[in-house]
Amino acid sequence: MDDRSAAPEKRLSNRHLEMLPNAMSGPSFDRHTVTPGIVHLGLGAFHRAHQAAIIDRCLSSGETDWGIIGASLRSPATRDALDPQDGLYTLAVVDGSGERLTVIGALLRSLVAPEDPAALIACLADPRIRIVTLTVTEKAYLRAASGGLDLDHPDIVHDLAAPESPRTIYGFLTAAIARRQAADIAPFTLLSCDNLPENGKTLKRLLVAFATRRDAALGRFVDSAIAFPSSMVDRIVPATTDADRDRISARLGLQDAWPVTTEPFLQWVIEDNFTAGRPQWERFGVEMVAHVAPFEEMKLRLLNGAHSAIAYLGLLAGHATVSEAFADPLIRRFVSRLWAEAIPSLPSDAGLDPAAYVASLTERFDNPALKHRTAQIANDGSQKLPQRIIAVALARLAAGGSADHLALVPAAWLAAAKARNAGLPAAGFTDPLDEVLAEIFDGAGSSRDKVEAAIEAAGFAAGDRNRARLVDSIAAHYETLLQHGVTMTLEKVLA
Ligand code: CS2
Repeated sequence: MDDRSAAPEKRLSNRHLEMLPNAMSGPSFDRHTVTPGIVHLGLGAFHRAHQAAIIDRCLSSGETDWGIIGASLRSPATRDALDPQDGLYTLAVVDGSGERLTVIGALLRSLVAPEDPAALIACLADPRIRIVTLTVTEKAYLRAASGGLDLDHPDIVHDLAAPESPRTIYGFLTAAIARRQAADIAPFTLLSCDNLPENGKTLKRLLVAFATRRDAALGRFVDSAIAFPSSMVDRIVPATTDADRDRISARLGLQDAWPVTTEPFLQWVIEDNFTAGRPQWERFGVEMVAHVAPFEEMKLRLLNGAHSAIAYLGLLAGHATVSEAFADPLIRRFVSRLWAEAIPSLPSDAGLDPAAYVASLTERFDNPALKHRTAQIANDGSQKLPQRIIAVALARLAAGGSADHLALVPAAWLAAAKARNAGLPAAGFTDPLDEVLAEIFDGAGSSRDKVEAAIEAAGFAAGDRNRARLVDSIAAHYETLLQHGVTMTLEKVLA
């Protein structure tokens, strides 16, 4: 049968909800009675599979004043797909045993920041909004190599000069905070959900720096009056494919232009520090704790660190997805060695159970139904590796340990980035450092010089006393990768 003729005609939307098959539930709350309580910045697949799914359950339980207004900071694609669907979309949870579909109704409205910055500022300043959450990815924090705010970044320069038409999270947040303060509206709590260590503290430090540049008194207000709880978020969410859209729409009997697929696992650990109220998240499995840092560190170092290793080594070995790469015996053994190297860097007195954690990661990475592309994870390595790999390697070296396995990951990042232009067409990933890296790869100098220059540009290990040792070990792996390829490199490291 022609796929087109099988595609459902009607679009998922409020008025077609009653057409859902019996076995499938739409939102169990009356969407018309829900009011917004959260603005979310970074309306990507991750948010829709994680936070929005939990808020959906809060709304179902009667906490109807926590609806979400989502904002994309760049592309209109999500808004364009979801507006005709009244913000409804399908969440497909997949594992070896099948696929479970739920229609999520927590998203009330979608905005596209660059199209209408004033509309987003107005939403953020709305007194009903008590929490602003963020999944904007590492690079949107605009950190300089030193870790401070990159004051020379053209968007920061722009936002300081044009506070009413911002482009960055800092510009939007300060504009809204200033407006609320002027109108005597209590400030919102700012909850970062990005994969950064101590993401709340990091956001606070950078936002205070930006606000202070705008106005010293505003800087002091942000510093003293706004709560920035840290949080650790975890759910693996591959980018949606056309095949997902077709399969899910067919099962739904309604066309869904942008469903999300994910795994059964979901974890959210949040520092309980909210000044303007919060949903009763703990009723739905969210862990509310006093200190989130140990959880965050374990997740970044074991899950995300292994993910980056699997992404770059996998791409070099020709594996398109995580489960394929993780089934490669060399990569699998390497990842377990990487975990063994990283575990001693974790706090031992925080009640973590790294052995159980890696056991569950093994199962999650093996999920064959989750087509999580290695190229997706490979994006933005220069922004991700510092907290996933470099900090771990430096901690190991400082403690007199070995970081030999960890050092292979940045080497594989550089080898994959270099190969991308030549022999690895499937490796379509990008990095904010792409232009700089291309210049380095195409320029003169030994491989050692190139690795040195790339690490310098990325700011890895800047100022650390073990930097030279780490660079040596990355450079040695890089040479082996270039000369002998990924299989022999892994065999050598594992020998
Ligand atoms: C991944 C993460 O793309 C990546 O860099 O490592 O998105 C990862 O899937 C999530 O952090 C899992 O919670």
